[in-house]
Amino acid sequence: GQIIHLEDYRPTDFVLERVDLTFELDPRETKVEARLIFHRREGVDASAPLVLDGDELTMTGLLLDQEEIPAALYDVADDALTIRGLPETAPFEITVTTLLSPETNTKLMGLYRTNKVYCTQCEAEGFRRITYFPDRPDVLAVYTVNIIAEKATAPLLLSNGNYLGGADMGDGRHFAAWFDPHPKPSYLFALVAGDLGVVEDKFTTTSGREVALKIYVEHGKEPRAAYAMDALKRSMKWDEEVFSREYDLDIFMIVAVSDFNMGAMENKGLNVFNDKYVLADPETATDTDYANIEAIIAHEYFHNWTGNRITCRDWFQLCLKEGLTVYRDHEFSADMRSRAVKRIAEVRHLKSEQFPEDAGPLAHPVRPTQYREINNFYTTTVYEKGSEVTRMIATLLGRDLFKKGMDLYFDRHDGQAVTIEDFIACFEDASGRDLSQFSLWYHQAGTPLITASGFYDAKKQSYTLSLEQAVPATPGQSAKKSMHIPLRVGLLLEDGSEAKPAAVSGADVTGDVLHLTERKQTVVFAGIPSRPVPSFNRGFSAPINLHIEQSAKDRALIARHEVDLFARWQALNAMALDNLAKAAAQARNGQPIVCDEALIGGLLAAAGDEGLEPAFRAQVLSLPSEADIAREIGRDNDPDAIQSGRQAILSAVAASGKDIFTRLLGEMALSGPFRPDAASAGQRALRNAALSYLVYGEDQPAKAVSAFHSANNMTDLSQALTLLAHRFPDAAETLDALATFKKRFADNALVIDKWFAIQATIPGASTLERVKALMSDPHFNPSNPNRVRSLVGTFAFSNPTGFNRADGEGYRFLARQILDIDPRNPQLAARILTSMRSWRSLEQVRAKHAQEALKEVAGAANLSVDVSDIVDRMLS
Ligand code: BAL
Ligand code: ZN
Repeated sequence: GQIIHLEDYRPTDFVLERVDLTFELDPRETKVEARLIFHRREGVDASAPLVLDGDELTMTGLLLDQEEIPAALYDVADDALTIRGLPETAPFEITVTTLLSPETNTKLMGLYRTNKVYCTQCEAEGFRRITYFPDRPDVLAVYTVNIIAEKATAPLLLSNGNYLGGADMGDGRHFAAWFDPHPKPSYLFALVAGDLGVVEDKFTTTSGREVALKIYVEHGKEPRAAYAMDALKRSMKWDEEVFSREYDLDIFMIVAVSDFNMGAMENKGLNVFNDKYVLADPETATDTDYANIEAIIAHEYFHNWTGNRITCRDWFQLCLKEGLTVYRDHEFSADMRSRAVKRIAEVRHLKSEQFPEDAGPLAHPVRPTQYREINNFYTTTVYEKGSEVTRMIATLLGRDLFKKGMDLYFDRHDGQAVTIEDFIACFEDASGRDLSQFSLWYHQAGTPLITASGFYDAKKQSYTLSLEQAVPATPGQSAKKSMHIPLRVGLLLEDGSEAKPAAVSGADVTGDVLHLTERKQTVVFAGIPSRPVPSFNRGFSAPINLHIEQSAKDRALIARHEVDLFARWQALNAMALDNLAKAAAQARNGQPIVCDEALIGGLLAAAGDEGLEPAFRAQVLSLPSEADIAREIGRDNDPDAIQSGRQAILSAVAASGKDIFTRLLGEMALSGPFRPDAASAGQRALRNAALSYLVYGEDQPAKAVSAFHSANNMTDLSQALTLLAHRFPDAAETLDALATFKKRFADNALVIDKWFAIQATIPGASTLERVKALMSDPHFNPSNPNRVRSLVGTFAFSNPTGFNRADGEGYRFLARQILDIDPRNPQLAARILTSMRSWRSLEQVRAKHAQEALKEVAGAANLSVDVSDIVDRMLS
């Protein structure tokens, strides 16, 4: 695994014109014949050889224009096939034959089998596990695919593009041919073959093209694909209305599989999904599952334009498609649901996942300049921060100019493989603005910190904000330049109304957006009649940390009166975080834990405010997580103290709010059949938040038991089970409920994953033993990524007190798991290992244990590049 550098990019020596693939499928001996038509790029030396990528391939044939190539003219190495003596200018055809064993391909990259279905995953570098090929995103070609397979076991033969035809071969086999007219890179290739059920529908595009929609799932699961189909049709319509993007083939297919490393994959015309993000019904899926399905179906569909029609020149540009497509799916969900609530959820996710990454040893720019293993760059920085950067462009330019820039991008680069610079140039050209300083967001890692202080001059009726920005040092980047930060700010007067400054100096201002561009800036607002309370970063206009001394009283004013609902939540959340960090310190020092009356007042006022939508009130009631508190404290963290402090605050809120919570239980009850819409989900969320406080306010499990028995949907049922398991882990009622749940859903692996996850997140040191015991449960399968993630991954990522046991056993357990998973599935192992990315912010005893466990991994023999890249960066 050597380091690849962005600056070394150069185009291929040979241009690929066409690809013809023939697959003869067999579990252990699949034969692939690839016919590739190339010509030498103009200006390339006549002696330059053709170098094709490969990975774990067995080659059984190699032809040039149908003639065998003499052994002296080619070399086969582990990772490359080099062919010399090729025509100087004329096009030529290379035919490569390879043999694959899909059944034993446990890496789930390339062609593999899952539940008897043949399936592929090629992003980022999986196609080279199918045949020797110029496996890079800037090589675009038109593909024809022929698939031959046994009729009985694989009645269904699918690939990208449009179906050309098929036939019975008379020997128990049949074949199908597919043609994709859109030039594409190899990472978008897909093949699926097997015996699956289908749900069908159709969609008519604005210009009248009829598109057949098909979702393939295991037989018997068809009814559970209805919501995904609905989400797909809404996505197609939304992309036409908002981004003017129409679908471009006669058919769009989605296949759900149960063994998958990622969430889903946007292969042209043939998306392959982790079944977790397709299958849903009220009995088995939570509201969160429904929301995720809607978002991911949309995300993959939106890739058809942002990713497929316009793709990345090289993998350094991954955010070009991912950051932009996440932004698009966020906007879609905001339009389908409540915009403010969606924004709160996005920011919570960003702060809990991306901020720690950006503050630790794995920090990297949204557009990195080097990597050892590209699989390790499918990160929250590339995806979520990449989306936030796109959102900031929209904030800077405004809606119309942003749309003009996007239109220009689609127009100018359709059919190309491009860079972030090409993307930014479209917005500069469309708007006439200079985005050069802004583009530092793509190149500088680390979350900027803005320190703010305000001063009101009653005599001059002016308000002065002193703002200072600092971008922390990150691996490989010690000195940072000042960034262009679009900060939306409101000034609230005592009565809650918004001050309208007569003039603003010291920063460019558009609407409520302050453009911070200098390290230090003093912004003066004139004509302010009384001392205002500043409300910063409305709508989370910039992904920054903010430091400001603000009293609980001022925050309460924002929480009551801001017109921006996100800012209201943000004020209460900041108030809670302050209090929770203090509580952790109090717990650690053995002092009594004090809960601010202002916090209780703020939370309960919002909880009981019928003018606010239930989903928003539920977000307010959901206290910052233990990981959020650890991040707020920043260093020398003791997870046990954080947990005790948080528990005490939660109990204080529960005690004060008993009446309101009891009332909400009744008011938020839903009658009639289950509906997955946002309003119903919001009611369930608020009701469950209230229930949670009530359960934590009592020493008896009765309320949770009764909720468990009366639940008629998975949201309520899993919430009740979580309350029982987390609050009363050893009670007979809990053991009963766990057994009932397991028995009822024994044949549904995705629900059993919830059963694993709920138990893996029971707070406290003894959960490690529980997790180990669960690994011997017959439902656990160490080869299935969803099972491993739900038990081992959830424990390491989401159980701060259990995983970070003071004796270090949690880390040693994880190290052993990583070394066990790595030889089978390096991508999965590396991903789960990133759960230790914040180890340096732990108190020293735990940090030492964590470091030793990481060293144990680093020192193991035969590590994959995936794991060795992560562990080396974490230790450096
Ligand atoms: N391209 C990998 C899966 C996704 O981001 O859609
Ligand atoms: Zn994506």
